Amino acid sequence: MPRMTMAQALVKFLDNQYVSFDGEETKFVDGIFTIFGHGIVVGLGQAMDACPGSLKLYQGKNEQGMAHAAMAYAKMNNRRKIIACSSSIGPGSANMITAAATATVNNVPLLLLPADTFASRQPDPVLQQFEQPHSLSITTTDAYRPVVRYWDRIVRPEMLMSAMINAMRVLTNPATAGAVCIALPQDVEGESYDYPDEFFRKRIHLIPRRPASDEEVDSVADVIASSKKPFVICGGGVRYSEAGKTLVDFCEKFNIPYGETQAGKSATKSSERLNMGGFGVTGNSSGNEICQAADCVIGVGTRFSDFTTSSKSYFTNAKITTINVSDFDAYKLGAVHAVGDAKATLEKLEKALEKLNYKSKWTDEYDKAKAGWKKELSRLENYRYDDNFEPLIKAREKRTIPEFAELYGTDLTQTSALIYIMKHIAPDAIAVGSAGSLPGDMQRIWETDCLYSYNMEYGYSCMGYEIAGALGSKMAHPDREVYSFCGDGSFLMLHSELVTSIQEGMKINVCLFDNAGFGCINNLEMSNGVGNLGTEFRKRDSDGKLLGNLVKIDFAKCAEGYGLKTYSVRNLKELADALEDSKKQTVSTLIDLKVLPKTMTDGYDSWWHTGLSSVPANEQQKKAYENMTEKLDKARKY
Ligand SMILES: Cc1ncc(C[n+]2csc(CCOP(=O)(O)OP(=O)(O)O)c2C)c(N)n1
Ligand SMILES: [Mg+2]
Repeated sequence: MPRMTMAQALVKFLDNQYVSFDGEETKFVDGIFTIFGHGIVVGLGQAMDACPGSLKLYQGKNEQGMAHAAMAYAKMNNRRKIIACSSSIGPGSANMITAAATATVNNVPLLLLPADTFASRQPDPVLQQFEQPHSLSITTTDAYRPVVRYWDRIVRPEMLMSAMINAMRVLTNPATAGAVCIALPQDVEGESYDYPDEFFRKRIHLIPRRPASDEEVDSVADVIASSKKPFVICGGGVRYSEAGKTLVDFCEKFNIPYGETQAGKSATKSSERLNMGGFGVTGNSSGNEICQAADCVIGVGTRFSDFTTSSKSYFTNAKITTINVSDFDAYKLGAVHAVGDAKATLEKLEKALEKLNYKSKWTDEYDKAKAGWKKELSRLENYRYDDNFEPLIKAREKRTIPEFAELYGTDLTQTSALIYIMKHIAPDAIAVGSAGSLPGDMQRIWETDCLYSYNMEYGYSCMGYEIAGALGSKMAHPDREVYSFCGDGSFLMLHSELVTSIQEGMKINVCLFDNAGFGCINNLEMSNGVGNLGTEFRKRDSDGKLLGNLVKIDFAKCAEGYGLKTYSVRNLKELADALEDSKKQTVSTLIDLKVLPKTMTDGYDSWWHTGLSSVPANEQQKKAYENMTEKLDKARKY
């Protein structure tokens, strides 16, 4: 019965957690990311200084950034390894709430250990304490409650034991994985207790492969058997279950084409004949053509976001079936569902459909659709700013493109640059992204045959994940090149972990697509008849509006100051040279690509419900509203 502080016990406990998946044992907690401050540095900090065991300490630069890095680390380790994140009280802890939500939305385990104010209340209010007059028991960490899958506050040292067992239960279960918050009051961290030895024994959390029940599988099989043209959705659950090969075998056996969600991309090879690639709001033409022709959907490991269902304008007449470890997701769209592990359940479903002698009625429609997309891809690859130039996105402020071209002396288009990078980086390189126009382009365009090499956070689509997520991906795979695909808006929002990448010797490559603004949001507003309002990076003009000249930014110089090797790129030749040189570097690199606004891809026969003004201010807004009403009329209602 060793006497130790609550913080010491926490460290020792974390150091003894393991998971086992398909018989392979992995040490679960690698270390702790932190930005020390009061509330944590002499409590948990003392424990990490005195007795860290094999836990490593990492220093973050922004709490949200470090927690996003930790989340990416967990994702790229297929949820079998984590880095816990701790912070000081008040603002430090509040800064991790965004990351908590990001992790929960994406079903990625993230253990957060924010410091909390004194349980004793003796010195209240301490610096950085949030006080609520109607209840002194409310602190900043209460704000985690809506965005985590488990929440606890350790107000007595012995509470740690049940709290941590529950934290592990939630973090290691595929159906509940997400953020967990264990708040650590700053006095209790230093209080001690005679923790039983048993609490510190090596714990191996088995990650089970539970197949759905026979009855559920049969009910799904019956629905599929009555369909002619089913379509499989390959979601993130396929990746986490490592069910890619099983899914491809299943699709081949019954001749069923499939499409990938952002989370499902790279769970199977892009080159699979039946893989239509991205579909939905950010889908390509072939994915969208085939999924709309389907009379039955088999959603495997998907949460059916609006980007997947095209705001429920797709699949209106299709029967919906699902396979999911989470009953919450399995029940979506009123589906006939099978709750279970993707791989184990697909294997059962395959047998059930074999018994029914099932074969779909698809012929070569998917080959034709794919051939059409290949043609379009070649157009996007050869898209140039020449005499025949037309912006891919029509809605725009007319002066912006020539002004931008002149400001930077650039003729680079976004699609040609993206395709160039995709074709010239190592086959096993990892691509990371999350927000802006790039995720749409990438879901349509990005192809890879290297499994799990695509890390797009498109559940919360949180600006700021791009660079932090690249760092976490690199920490998970130090032997591979990692590329962050980041807009100028996202870069400006959060790039602090660049410095951590230098500090840790973790080389990441940032491909910064500078188009002088929140490009995709500018597209959204202007396509719906709203003016050019607050989305381009323009100076305030003499009329008091944000419609002056574009702000000129040298991002290469900015990153150079941190110690990165940087490049400024204005045409494909400069991009080729920069990319080649960046591969030779051992430090992190940044390529500042000056890409012409409005040269990202547009939609391919999809619809996104965004909520428009029912009191339109002009003819274009009126038309947009009417179009929305029409689409809503036909869309699924739930
Ligand atoms: C934290 C956060 N704030 C706001 C948004 C809403 N949002 C989505 S994309 C975007 C603009 C992104 O601009 P940029 O990174 O330059 O990409 P671009 O669209 O220009 O390619 C904004 C503001 C978000 N997704 N995340
Ligand atoms: Mg931008």
